[in-house]
Amino acid sequence: MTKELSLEERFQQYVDAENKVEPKDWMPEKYRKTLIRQISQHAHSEVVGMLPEANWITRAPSLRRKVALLAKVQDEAGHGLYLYSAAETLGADRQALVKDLLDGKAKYSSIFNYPTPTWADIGAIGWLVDGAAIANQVMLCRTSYGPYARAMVRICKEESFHQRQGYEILLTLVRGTEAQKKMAQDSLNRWWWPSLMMFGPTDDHSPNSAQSMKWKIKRKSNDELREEFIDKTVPQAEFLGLTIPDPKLKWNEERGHYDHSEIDWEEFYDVISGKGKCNKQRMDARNKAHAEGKWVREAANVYARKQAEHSKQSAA
Ligand code: FAQ
Repeated sequence: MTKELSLEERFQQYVDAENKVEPKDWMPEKYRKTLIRQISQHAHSEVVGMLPEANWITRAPSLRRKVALLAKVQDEAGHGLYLYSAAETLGADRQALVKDLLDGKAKYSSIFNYPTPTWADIGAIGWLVDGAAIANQVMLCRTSYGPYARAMVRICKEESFHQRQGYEILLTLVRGTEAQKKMAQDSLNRWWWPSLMMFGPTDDHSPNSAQSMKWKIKRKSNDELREEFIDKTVPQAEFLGLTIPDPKLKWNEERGHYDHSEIDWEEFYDVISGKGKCNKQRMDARNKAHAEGKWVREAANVYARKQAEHSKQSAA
C-alpha cells in the first residue's frame, strides 16, 4: 500500500520536478515567509541602492555619462517596484514592507552603506556591485516561485547593461592620467571586500541557505556564488591593469578556483546591524524622500478612487 503524502511532501515533489509555484498554489507557510523576506530585502536593496549613485548624477563628467547613470538609477527604481509587486503576490502588504524599511527594521544589502566619494566609485559600483548582483541573480531567474523568477529575467538583462557601463568608466579612467588610474585603483581597494560580502555569510554561517536550496528558492550557495564571482572578476581586473587588494589571491590549479584571504566578517555584521559608514545617511534620505512624496501618493489614491467610481457608474 502506498503511503499518502502530506501537503508538504507533495509540495517538495512538485518543486523537485522543476515546476514553478504560482500565487494561487498551496505552499508551506515558511516558504511564503522566506520568499517575502528575501524578495522584500531585495526590493529595499534596489531602492536604497539608488542613493550612492544618485549622489553623482549632477556631477557626472559628461552628458553621455549623465544619461547612462540616470537610466541606470531609474532601472533600479523599476527593479524595486517589480520586486515589491512580486512580494504582494504572496499576500505581503507593500505599505507595511516600506514602513519596516523606513523604521530601520528591515534589512537591505550591506553594500549600499558605503560612501561614493569619487567618480571612479560609479565605475566600481557598476563593475563590482552589479557584477556581484548578476552572479547572484542569474540563478534567481530559475527560482521556484514563478513571479520572482519572471521579474528576475528582466532585472538581469538590465543589470548586465549596468555592469558594462561601470566597467567602461573604469576602462576610460585607467587609460587616462596617472591621477585617474590612481582613482580607479583606490576605488577597487574600497569596493572589493564589501562586494564579496554581498553574497552573505559563509555557508556554515548561513541559517537560511539549506532550506532555501531545498525549496529551490536559491539554486547555489553563498560561497559557491562568491567563488564564481571572484573567478570571473580577477581576469577583468587584470585587463584593467588594476590590483585586487588581496595579497593571498592566487589561482589554485587543483581546485580550479582562486584562493583568497579571509573576509572581515566583523565588518559585515557591523554593517548589517546598522553600524556601517552610511546606514544613518541612507535611512534619513529614504525617510525624507518618502515624506516629500506624500502628496504624490495622495493624488494617485484620489485618482484611482475616482477611476474606480467612474467604471462602476459606466457599468451600471
Ligand atoms: N546584506 O542565511 P543567509 C543589487 C542577511 S541588489 C545585508 O545567507 P539568505 C542591485 C540575510 O538577509 C543586492 N544582509 O540569508 C543593485 C539574513 O538575514 P535575516 C541585493 C544580508 O537570504 C546594484 C542573514 O544575513 N540582492 O545589488 C546580506 O539565504 C547596484 C543570514 O544570511 C539580493 O537581495 C547582505 N549582503 O541569503 C542596485 C538578491 N547577506 O533575514 C543598485 C536576493 C545576508 O535572516 C546598484 N537575495 N544577509 O535576518 C539573496 O539572494 C539572499 O537573500 C542573500 C542572503 C544571498 C543576500
